[in-house]
Amino acid sequence: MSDLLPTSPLTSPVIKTGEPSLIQSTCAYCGVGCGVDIGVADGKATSLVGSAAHPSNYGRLCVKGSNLLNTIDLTGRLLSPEIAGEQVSWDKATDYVAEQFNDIIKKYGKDSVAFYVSGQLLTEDYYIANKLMKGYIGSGNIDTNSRLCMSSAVSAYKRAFGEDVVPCTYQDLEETDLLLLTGSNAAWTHPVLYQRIERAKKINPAMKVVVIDPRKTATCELADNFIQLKPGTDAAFFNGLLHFLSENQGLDTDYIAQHTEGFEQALTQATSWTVTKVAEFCQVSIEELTTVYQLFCSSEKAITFYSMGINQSSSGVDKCQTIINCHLASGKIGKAGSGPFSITGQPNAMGGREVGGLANQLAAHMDIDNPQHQDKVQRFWQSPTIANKQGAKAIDLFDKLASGEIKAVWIMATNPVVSLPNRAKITAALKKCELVVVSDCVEQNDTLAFADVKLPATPWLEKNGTVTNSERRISRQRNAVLPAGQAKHDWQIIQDVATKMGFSGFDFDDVSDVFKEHAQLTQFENDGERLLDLSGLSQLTAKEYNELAPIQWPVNDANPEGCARVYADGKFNTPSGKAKFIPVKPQLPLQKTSAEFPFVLNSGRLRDQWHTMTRTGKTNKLSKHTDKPYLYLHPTDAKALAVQNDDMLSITASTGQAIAHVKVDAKQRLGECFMPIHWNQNYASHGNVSDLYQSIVDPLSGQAESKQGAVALGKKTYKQYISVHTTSKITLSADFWVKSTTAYGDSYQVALDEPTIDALLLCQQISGLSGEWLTFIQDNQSYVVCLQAGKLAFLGYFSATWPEIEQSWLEHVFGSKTLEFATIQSLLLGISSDEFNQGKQVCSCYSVGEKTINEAIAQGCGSVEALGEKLQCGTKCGSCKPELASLISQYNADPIETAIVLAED
Ligand SMILES: Nc1nc2c(c(=O)[nH]1)N[C@H]1C(S)=C(S)[C@@H](COP(=O)(O)OP(=O)(O)OC[C@H]3O[C@@H](n4cnc5c(=O)[nH]c(N)nc54)[C@H](O)[C@@H]3O)O[C@H]1N2
Ligand SMILES: Nc1nc2c(c(=O)[nH]1)N[C@H]1C(S)=C(S)[C@@H](COP(=O)(O)OP(=O)(O)OC[C@H]3O[C@@H](n4cnc5c(=O)[nH]c(N)nc54)[C@H](O)[C@@H]3O)O[C@H]1N2
Ligand code: SF4
Ligand SMILES: [Mo]
Repeated sequence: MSDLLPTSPLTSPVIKTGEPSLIQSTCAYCGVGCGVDIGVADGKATSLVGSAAHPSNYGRLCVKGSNLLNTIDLTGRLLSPEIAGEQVSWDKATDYVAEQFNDIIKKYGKDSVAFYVSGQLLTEDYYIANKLMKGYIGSGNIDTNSRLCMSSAVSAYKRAFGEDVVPCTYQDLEETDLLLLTGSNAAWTHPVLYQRIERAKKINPAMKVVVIDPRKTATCELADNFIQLKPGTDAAFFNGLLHFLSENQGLDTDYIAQHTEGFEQALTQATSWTVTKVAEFCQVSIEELTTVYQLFCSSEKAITFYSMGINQSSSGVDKCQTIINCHLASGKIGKAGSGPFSITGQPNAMGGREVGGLANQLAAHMDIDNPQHQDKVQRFWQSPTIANKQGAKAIDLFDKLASGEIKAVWIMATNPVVSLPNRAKITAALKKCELVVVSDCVEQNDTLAFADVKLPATPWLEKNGTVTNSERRISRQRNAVLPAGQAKHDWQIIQDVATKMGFSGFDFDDVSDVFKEHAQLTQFENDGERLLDLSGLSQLTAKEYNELAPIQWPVNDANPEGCARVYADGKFNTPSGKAKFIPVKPQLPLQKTSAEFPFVLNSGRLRDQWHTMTRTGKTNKLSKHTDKPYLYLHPTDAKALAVQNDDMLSITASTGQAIAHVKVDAKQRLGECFMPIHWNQNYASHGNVSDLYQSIVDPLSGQAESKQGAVALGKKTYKQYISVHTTSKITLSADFWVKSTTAYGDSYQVALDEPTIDALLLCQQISGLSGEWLTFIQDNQSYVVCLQAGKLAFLGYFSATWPEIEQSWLEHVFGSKTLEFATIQSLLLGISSDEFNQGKQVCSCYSVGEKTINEAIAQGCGSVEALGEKLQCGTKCGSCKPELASLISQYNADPIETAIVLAED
């Protein structure tokens, strides 16, 4: 069968040092799963472009993907195993972990240990971790950061279809009449898909796009209609749509009768949701609602594209269910251009779902609490035992660490101290836990600070295996270079520990053997029970595996070349073969605002950063778009709090506190604010949003309510503000600081409650640099400069307000081989040259700033294309195109305001 499989033209299974080659792999970041072609020479990656042939991206890459090679240098890498901070051999480290796990299990039982893994593991890593925990240790205690990401979507698909199957494909996005994007900022988070949508809309101007979000995001640039709803009210919106369909001939009664069950109950529950009631509940106008409902009703085809604004909720499963209900009721599913499309975030969230990496799954889409499935999986594995009940889901898992019920945890490829809600609770749990093992690629992050054992894993570019993207497409992530230092592949590390624990099912010689076993398990006694069937890949040779081209599952006799469209026949995986409607009573968020905590706190992603910044934070290319964790706030709220742009706010919740600069932003709703998820203690003293969320979860999925917190805001002032720019690492202790990677080294914003008396001494102490130190003091300001061999090495500006300094000028000055006397004088007087001032960076590929763009718009560039022609911005990866369009609309709306801003700059 495997000779029917398409093979990839650009592969190099064996790394040959010295010989230039081209290796096709998959991007390390989001669930779009773009193909990349990596040029390799002398054992190093030398070039990277989007793979023209890859069906996810057809050659395109977003700004994160195109900067992959800027994040792979070895600085900050964890390169050897450590126990209690001491470097040890692999043998010693894996002996220790195996022994400790065995001892703890012997003393306290199998449920006293746990793994907390990640959608950033490859399928093979994930498979083997799950096999060890569920088939050999015999506990369900393996959960993953995907719990925080798409577990609500998984539960809803499973309830409705009987199996966790995404019923759409990317091409549907291009073939649809109507695209509802809800709870998704795809322009920033799934940029290549967004570009595909943009192109489809250009080709078919009749296609409509609707965005539903409490914030007016970059994604709205494509929207024909925007519903700026009250946070947490989506279930009411979709119940209202179901009711509207039934009142306006929008139902597909044949489809409902033949292929579904439970419609009447769902409709009864939705019936009270009239347009008037929904408008009031969601705080949107009746006209806007009716227009969108009418669009859905009259469109032959429609897709609802949903992500974290839906899933990360205490009623996330129900919200997904109301979306699925509308598609089933209108028959907009199982056909081109239609369906409820949950978009996954991480590169391999889907692979994790396939191998059963969540605590409430078994493996290969089999159920953990089904005795027949337990028996099947155990017989296939020939394992000594099998988990027969659900394990602890992420939040519970950390609660059990805190209570002492779980005594050992192995964390792989995730940074829970930053990403789980209620940071104080997570750190307390890790402190309490007897044994914390962490496999990571970096030597330092907020979670590694609690590790008893650190295990160095190979990162993207060094690791080798498969990932599955949001449309069920399996792609190879190929290793292009050899592992650095002593780093090992995650699957090998788990294999070594499992073998040392005394288990025999882990003697894989090659990663392809792991994949093959996984594929065989999907086939094992399947008989059409589960759509996840990789039987067509179950006999791959190592060579065929190496050459495997991207392919969508199922892959079996009926679909030897994979399958794009599922459920076309209306047959689902429930016992009756019919899809289920689920009646839903809309619930509001459980974290409620109060007099004490009056603001709703929303959180999410920025365009150029990835999660906890362990990779994207390393390059100045991706740090310039936004260099600090702003709190975005409506102008009226900013006025009431007496704050302006760049003032400081303390953000207090019942769980903790954060401090951030203010960004006044009319795109927020009144009384609501937004903070990015990325900053953590490696980059900021008080920038971690997880301090501000309670760990409240959806009762079915266990997914945390990470979008609607309740906080109090208060203006925060300091006695002294310092801007530090340095070519060397510094050691700093300050009341507030935030760090950003620059072209010359690091820049810091520092604030102190008590002003420094001796600015020069402080700079010398924190930098440890020797060189020619110069200082100038005037009024309350101090300027400190250090030159080394005539070159600028360090700069510190001290002031009673934030010192203003032009970053692009600094880059120029730090890059200069010798500094003229006049420049040194300017540095010491704190007068930066405006000549280089471009404003905030918008286009990261060509380093084009907002000021330059606004000037070009004022000179007549009236379209994104015209800007591209003049300035090149937006012409490479295209990630900034929505922002370019937004600047043009802002200018068109208010050219005078733009002119004033330009003049002030
Ligand atoms: N640049 C970048 N891209 C990424 C990532 C990254 O870190 N950086 N991470 C990847 C991962 S793992 C994920 S999960 C995805 C996430 O992708 P998205 O879900 O698109 O990203 P978020 O910014 O978390 O949230 C999406 C939107 O939900 C909105 N929202 C909040 N509350 C509500 C609500 O009640 N209703 C509705 N309708 N909307 C609401 C927010 O305002 C936000 O605009 O991104 C992936 N892509
Ligand atoms: N408030 C709030 N909280 C959120 C969210 C939100 O929107 N709001 N979003 C949630 C979502 S959707 C997600 S996905 C999570 C993400 O949160 P995390 O998963 O905690 O974030 P990452 O920074 O991706 O952590 C990955 C870690 O694995 C390491 N790593 C990278 N590659 C490998 C590898 O191949 N092997 C090993 N062993 N290690 C590797 C990295 O260095 C890094 O330390 O955050 C969640 N938390
Ligand atoms: S959209 Fe960007 S981050 Fe996502 S896979 Fe493609 S290149 Fe990578
Ligand atoms: Mo995610």
